Amino acid sequence: MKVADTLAMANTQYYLDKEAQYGAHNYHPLPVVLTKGSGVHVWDIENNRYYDFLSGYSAINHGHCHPKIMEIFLEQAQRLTLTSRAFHNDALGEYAEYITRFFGYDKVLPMNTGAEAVETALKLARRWGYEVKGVAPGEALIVTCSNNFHGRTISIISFSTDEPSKRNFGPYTPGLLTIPFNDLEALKAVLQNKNVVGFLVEPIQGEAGIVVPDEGYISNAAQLCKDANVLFIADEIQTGLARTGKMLACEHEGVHPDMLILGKALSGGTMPVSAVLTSKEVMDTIKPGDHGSTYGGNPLACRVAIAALQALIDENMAENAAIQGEYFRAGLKAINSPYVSIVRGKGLFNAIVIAHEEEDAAWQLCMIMKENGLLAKPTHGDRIRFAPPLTISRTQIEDAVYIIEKSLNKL
Ligand code: IF1
Repeated sequence: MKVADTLAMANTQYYLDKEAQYGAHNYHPLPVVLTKGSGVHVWDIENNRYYDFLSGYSAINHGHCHPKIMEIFLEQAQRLTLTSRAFHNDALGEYAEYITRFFGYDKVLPMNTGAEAVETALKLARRWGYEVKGVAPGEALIVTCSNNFHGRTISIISFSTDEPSKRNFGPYTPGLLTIPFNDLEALKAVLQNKNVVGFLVEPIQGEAGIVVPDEGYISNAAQLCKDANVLFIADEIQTGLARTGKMLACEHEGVHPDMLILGKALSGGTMPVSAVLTSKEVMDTIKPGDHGSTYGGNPLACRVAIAALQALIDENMAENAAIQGEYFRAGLKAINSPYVSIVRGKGLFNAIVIAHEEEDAAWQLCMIMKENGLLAKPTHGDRIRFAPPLTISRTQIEDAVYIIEKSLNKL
């Protein structure tokens, strides 16, 4: 290895060792140390440039360091970052009006991480269940789907079906049921129980490996919930904000969820900003002091979220995701690799399933793609998610498909 390469590896190793020694080992990242991001690209400390095909798990839909979002972020950051909700500020009211009108809801409850927003939705569904639907105290049930991913808190992993996410984290929160995804009969059956207050679902399952349900599943599920007086709760933390080629994945089926959960790209990839949007009937079951968070609705989050939502519209990111996503899937299929058994997704929310005798073939392919200038990560062993920023161009898609083909040929 050349001296420069040796030094470079030493540099990278320096950072990997620090994390290994002092950080929890709760992830197994690709061995790359990033230091800069702009648009669809990131650079490592050795100044190698990569296409970012993970986009912070769809938190960076706008591309890294989006200029307009950065401008608003820096301006507000130097003016007022946090007041707490003990006092009012001049950003929250305008943000609440903007986002509720943007998505067509009466009310918004601002939180920070996606898991906090999901927990908020669970609490709202239970509170509504007892105080409006009339479920007996302590009897409320919430249904979600197997292979779900809604976050990492104890209540949320209580209805996870992924063993590593829940092993030895018990005892688990009661009143949370799982049924098979994409199975209307199972939903119809569980909705016979009058204690069910909510059905929480990802319109496309992300962590499960971009699992797209049958046409009509979401619209029929929403109708079944309506008929059973059960809240249809869409977790669009990963599928929302133009990722699947529509502003919300539910829009592909004309569904307006009773409760909408947003996060990730809501802040343009700058900081944790999440939100739960719903009707007055549901939201007004929360009285002052019933729920909140230190940073929820802080002025910096409010201003940056307005900028992020406005940029989605101004730059037609949903339309671009639809067009480039179609083109990307066609390009992947045209490679016709014997190692790619499935290509699936919607908009720029895609994945391939690797079929290879080597157990860690997906990881190996990600390592080869890294050498060729594209970053992606396997999920659940044999699936690789491809989710670039929604600002990606046709030429950059072509370049990425070329890199993926070249890498598959080296597998
Ligand atoms: C990790 C993936 C995992 C989410 C949906 C809620 C949350 C997420 C649909 C919680 C978060 C992140 C979490 C991160 C990796 C990533 C992820 F699906 F995106 F790939 F884990 F499954 N609902 N997803 O996707 O939001 O609290 O993280 O802000 O935990 O490893 P959060």
